[in-house]
Amino acid sequence: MHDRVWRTVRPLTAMIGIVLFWFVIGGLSGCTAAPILGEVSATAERYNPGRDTPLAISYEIGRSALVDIYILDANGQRYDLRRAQPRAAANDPYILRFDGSVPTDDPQVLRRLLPPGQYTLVVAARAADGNDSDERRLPLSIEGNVIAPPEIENLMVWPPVISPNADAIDDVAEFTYRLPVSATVNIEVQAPNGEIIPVVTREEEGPYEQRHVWNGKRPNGSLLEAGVYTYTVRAEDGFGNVVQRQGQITLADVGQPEARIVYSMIAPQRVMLGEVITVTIRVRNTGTVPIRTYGPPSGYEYTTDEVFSSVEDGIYAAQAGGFWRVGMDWDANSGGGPKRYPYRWAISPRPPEEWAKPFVEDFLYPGEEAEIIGRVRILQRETRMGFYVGLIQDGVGFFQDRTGRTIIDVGF
Ligand SMILES: [Ca+2]
Repeated sequence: MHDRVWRTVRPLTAMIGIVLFWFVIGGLSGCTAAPILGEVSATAERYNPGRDTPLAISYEIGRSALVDIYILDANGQRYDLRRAQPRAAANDPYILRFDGSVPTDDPQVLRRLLPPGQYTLVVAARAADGNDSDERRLPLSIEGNVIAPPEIENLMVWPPVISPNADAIDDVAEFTYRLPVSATVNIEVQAPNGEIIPVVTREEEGPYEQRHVWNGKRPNGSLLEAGVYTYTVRAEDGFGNVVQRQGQITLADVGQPEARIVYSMIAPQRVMLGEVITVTIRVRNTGTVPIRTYGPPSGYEYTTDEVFSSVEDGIYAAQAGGFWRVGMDWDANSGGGPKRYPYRWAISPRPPEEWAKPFVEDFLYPGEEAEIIGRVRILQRETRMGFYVGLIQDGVGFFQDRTGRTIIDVGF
């Protein structure tokens, strides 16, 4: 009996098996109806950089796939354009623009233009589940002349530590380098927290020595934190070559100097021609960094015919930005040379022999206050003179301007 049942069941099992087989095959053929990689084409087989528009490489993806696109040179060296990029099935082909340049492993050469020669363009797709793959190969000829890539030669970023605090000591960094061929240059600095500070943005530069100055601040002038920053100087040409150099620069003693004239008095208010008026000015450092100052010292006497830049053989002429002084001026002043504030004095509470550099320069430290006495002998034939005082940073501006106005009557 057992045997008879088996004879009946066996053909049935075989029939079910056959039906199941065709069902599975039918199902599979339904899945494979769309090939993983459809048509692959390029707009041309020849490419001349600088003359031709970039090639458009078009490829169809029938099923979800990871796509590699690369170039092989005559020696079999592989240059990846895309590596394991996921691509979804799509009705329209994907397009990759190719300008003849490829990325490289050299940290100083981000992309380089392939030299003229014969190449093979490969588009390869493999199914996301790893069970199917396909690839197409197209011949590619790069034509024209060998084009010298840009370089960043003799790059120097100096000094390596800067202190952007407007004391004229290492406040800025200079980027100097030489370009052997014209290039478009970008310079940026990255903060320890990842913030990018642009220094130079897409500047066209010729084939010669270059120099840029960074003030250690954001482009809007706001201050950055002290720390170690990474600079990147990048040069690219119109052929897809991109080179870069990187290094570190340190920001220390960052700060914004701030000071205020807290009191001033000009006296006496009635003098005879040839007599002296005295201005008393008290200045306090209200900021967090020292401010740098230089002469003439408190007590120095001018005549109305003089200006700070020409007295004492010019030793007090305005120097590179950063030095602070107090000054006095009058309304109708139209004298030559530096027209504004012809009478200036150092802001120091100490006699010049006790200055940080005796008789040369000193600092007014945060919280410190200095009283400056200035003298001006009136030789100007004006009956009424409207004097005022100001706080000056040489070459930068007037932090307080036209304050403490006092009318002086001059008799003669
Ligand atoms: Ca400084």
